[in-house]
Amino acid sequence: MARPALRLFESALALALAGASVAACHPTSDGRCTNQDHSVLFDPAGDGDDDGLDDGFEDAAARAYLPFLATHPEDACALSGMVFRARPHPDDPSLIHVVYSRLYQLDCGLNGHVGDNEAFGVTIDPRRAPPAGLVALIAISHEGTPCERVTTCGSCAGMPRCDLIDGRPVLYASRDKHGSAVDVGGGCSLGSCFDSCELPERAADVPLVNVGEPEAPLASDLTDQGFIDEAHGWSEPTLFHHDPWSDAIFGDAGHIAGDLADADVLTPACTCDI
Ligand SMILES: [Ca+2]
Ligand SMILES: [Ca+2]
Ligand SMILES: [Ca+2]
Repeated sequence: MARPALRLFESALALALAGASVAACHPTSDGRCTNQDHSVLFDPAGDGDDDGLDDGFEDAAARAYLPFLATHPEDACALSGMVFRARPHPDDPSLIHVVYSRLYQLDCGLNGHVGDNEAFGVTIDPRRAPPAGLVALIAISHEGTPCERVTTCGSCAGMPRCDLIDGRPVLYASRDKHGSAVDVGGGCSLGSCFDSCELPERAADVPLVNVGEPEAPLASDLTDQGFIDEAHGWSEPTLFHHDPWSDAIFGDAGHIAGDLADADVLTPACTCDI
């Protein structure tokens, strides 16, 4: 049975998704920023990672406000899933900050390798219905290399607008290399180390796992508690039973715990203008 906090959130979500109007809803002229009257009860028993949010609410928010995941239609190694860390935004606890790290079995571009971790961060305003409550995004491609590009977008004051599909901000992944970008011109082009991004017909649908917080993990084995297994099509044995919070490198790629604690993907504590 769903916990009370989750039930409330889900009913608010259902209303929003159905396009129904709710009390205290003030749509802006462009319909992109609406305020929704839904409060969330906190159930301490549901907070396994000790960050002050019910874990069921974290999970529902990370899914409901997920950007449109634009995997290149011709990507040759798109097998992937995502881990995420959701918590109250460190600069404003009424907002939620989520870091997602998309994990691929392979990077099959130039200088390809087994394992691939590509992170991006978002700010969510849970008082606003999805997708409008996804108010800021930041993506970093090829982090720590000369090819690194940081792109950002959102509906907060002063931010460049995101590309939108049905109101959802778009997060691109470059072909075969999976570099993340929210601005194709600025972060995914020939000039960005021959990256190529393109909109697919549908958003990628990938498994998502809440791995909790560094001091209180919710997952320590992405095979037993995640998606890195044969049932999900994975076959690279060196990636099985990976602990996302360990110091171990994911295949020959990078450090997942480093993504989840990366200050560079901390989006600002802001929201769209009503
Ligand atoms: Ca929690
Ligand atoms: Ca959390
Ligand atoms: Ca990559």
